[in-house]
Amino acid sequence: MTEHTPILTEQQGGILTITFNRPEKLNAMTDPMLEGLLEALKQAERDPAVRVVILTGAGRGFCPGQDLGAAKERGGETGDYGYGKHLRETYNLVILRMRRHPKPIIGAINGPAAGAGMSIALACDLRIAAESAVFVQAFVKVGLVPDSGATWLLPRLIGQTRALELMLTGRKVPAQEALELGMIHQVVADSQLMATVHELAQTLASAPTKSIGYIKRGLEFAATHTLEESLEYEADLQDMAGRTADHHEGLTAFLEKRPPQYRGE
Ligand code: T3D
Repeated sequence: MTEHTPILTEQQGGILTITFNRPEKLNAMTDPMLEGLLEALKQAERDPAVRVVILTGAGRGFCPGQDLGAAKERGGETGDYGYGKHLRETYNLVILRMRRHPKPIIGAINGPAAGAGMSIALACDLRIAAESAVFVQAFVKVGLVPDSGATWLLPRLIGQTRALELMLTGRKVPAQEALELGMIHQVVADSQLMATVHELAQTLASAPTKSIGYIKRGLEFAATHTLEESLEYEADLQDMAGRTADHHEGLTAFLEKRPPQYRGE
């Protein structure tokens, strides 16, 4: 990988860090970035050695969404920007891949997260922000509508009333306010962001990975199903979790009064 690679990946132990790498544009998304992100997520899914994923941005930005220059170019002379097709072929795949990912994804939100970049931040399972980060439903500012899952994710996190206000005004939400709204899990000093995220990632990397994947699946399923259907799904998931080596280890360690050694199996 060179410094010009738009998506950087680095693996340390069970932790894979994926970094958006266009710092001069706050990591505005281009097609090679979207392709690289999707590929890195797929690779993390396949590789049993990866037990946690961290998503972050190089430089002072997390991601301000679609590169507007690239969008304008796509429109060319015709004025048909092809947004629907582009979303279906890129962002939508990324968001679904994240939400269905069997490993936990931590967003290390180091700076502005706007437009589809905010959607990507919201699609992370755990979101820790630097205190200088801002969250912007920027779509309305350029005459577009929230996409990449924003209409589904944001109201579920902060409620319909607040989500609508942010979407209609496109105002910048500072990290501290995002925390108070329930949009993110934690705010830390800028200088502490990666250390804090790594500490959490270490904890998750030694957790029963399959069980974490099933927890994610259970919550995702319950968001769109009835209590009755969710009870049934929980029972299926519990059967699957019960068959993992890590569950066997957890039970054995508890009864032997020792800390469990989970291997993600
Ligand atoms: O294509 C499809 O499939 C449709 C999908 C659409 C999804 C979307 O994401 S639409 C929404 C796109 N995003 C935006 O509208 C946000 C635009 N950016 C901003 O509003 C601001 O940059 C921020 C609030 C995010 C940060 O402001 P600030 O003052 O900290 O930074 P800045 O000076 O505005 O930006 C720094 C540089 O990054 C600057 O470049 P320059 O002038 O130094 O060469 C700026 O142009 C560039 N940049 C920031 N965002 C984008 C961008 N360049 C291209 N596209 C961007 N989205």
